[in-house]
Amino acid sequence: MATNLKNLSDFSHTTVPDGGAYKIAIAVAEWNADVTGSLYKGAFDTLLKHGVKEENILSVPVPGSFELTGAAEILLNKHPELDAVICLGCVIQGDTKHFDFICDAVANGVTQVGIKYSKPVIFGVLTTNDLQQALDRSGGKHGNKGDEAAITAIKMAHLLATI
Ligand code: DLZ
Repeated sequence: MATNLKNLSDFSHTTVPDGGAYKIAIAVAEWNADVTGSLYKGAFDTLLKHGVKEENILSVPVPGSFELTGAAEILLNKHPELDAVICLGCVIQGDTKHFDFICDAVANGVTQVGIKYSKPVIFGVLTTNDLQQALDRSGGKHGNKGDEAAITAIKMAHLLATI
């Protein structure tokens, strides 16, 4: 059982639990593959860096970000041993309302799947105005959100295992 946190400084933004005990899936969208490929590489390498064993990482591609919800559901249904699922995608604003529908659907969808299975389902989807903003956040000047999604997955898997 975790001890009580006395104040905000008890949180650490640098301490990442060892991931050696965890099984983690990554679902990655093929739309905007240059961006999502970098998100995927960042997430995969970060999981390894923090001790997750390569054989305990299950990776699945899906056509677009809209399909991430379904993939997370299928993964947790067929693989109850998973400790977390990372969903990676990139939705870029276009001239139609498609952007809003996809972003709303995947954000709500992954939330619902996580609640249904009581497992962390991590939202690693870039929702940007243009391609440059996406490139900046997938290994560019604003870092790589794939790395952050992987760290979040390990922290939440650890929370699930220890709470
Ligand atoms: C159709 C579509 C569009 C217009 N834009 C994107 C996008 O920017 N990023 C993304 O991941 N997917 C996009 N898609 C595809 C949808 O996510 C989905 O694959 C299709 O609507 C089929 O369900």
